[in-house]
Amino acid sequence: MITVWGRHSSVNVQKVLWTLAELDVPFTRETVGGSFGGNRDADFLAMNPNGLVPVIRDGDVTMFESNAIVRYLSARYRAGVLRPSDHRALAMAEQWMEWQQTSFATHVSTMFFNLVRLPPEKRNPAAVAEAAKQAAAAIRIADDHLSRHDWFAGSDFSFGEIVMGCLLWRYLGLDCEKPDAPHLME
Ligand SMILES: N[C@@H](CCC(=O)N[C@@H](CS)C(=O)NCC(=O)O)C(=O)O
Repeated sequence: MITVWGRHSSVNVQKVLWTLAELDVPFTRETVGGSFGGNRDADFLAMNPNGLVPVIRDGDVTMFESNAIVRYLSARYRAGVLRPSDHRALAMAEQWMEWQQTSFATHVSTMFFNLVRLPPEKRNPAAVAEAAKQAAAAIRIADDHLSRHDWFAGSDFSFGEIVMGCLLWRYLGLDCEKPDAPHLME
């Protein structure tokens, strides 16, 4: 049985939970991180020296990094469901997954910390404004792609949707100006 360590409210844990649900793989979850703590304990740090969630254990595999976990699970279980078997579709799913992390998640994260996590006196409005601009530009890029394709990988749902969907959900909950993105919101 797979074990997932991580709190529900973590966007990176959410990617893993969604993946497991799509793949219909049974798992148990240990609530760790944030106000629940546990992620600085020695036994947790032995699994992830970064002290961050999610972490999973699947038999003889113990690993961290949400996107790598999503890829691992998608390759190991029900092959072809989330990890495209066609090489072109796989290339696109991988491409958008990387792009989500480097070109979208970083800006969403800056906004989330400044608008939600930090106390008002520690917030940086200039950083929020810049991140909102960059996130809006990323949204337009994703929306343009989806104006020409049904899904990020082309004609089928893939792990690209999972990682992008989790971050998009977080972004939509933030109090910032957002561009129209009819294809992304569809
Ligand atoms: N690159 C890592 C980032 C992991 C990360 O930043 N996790 C956050 C939650 S989203 C965390 O563990 N924060 C500390 C905590 O929850 O106590 C991944 O994608 O898994």
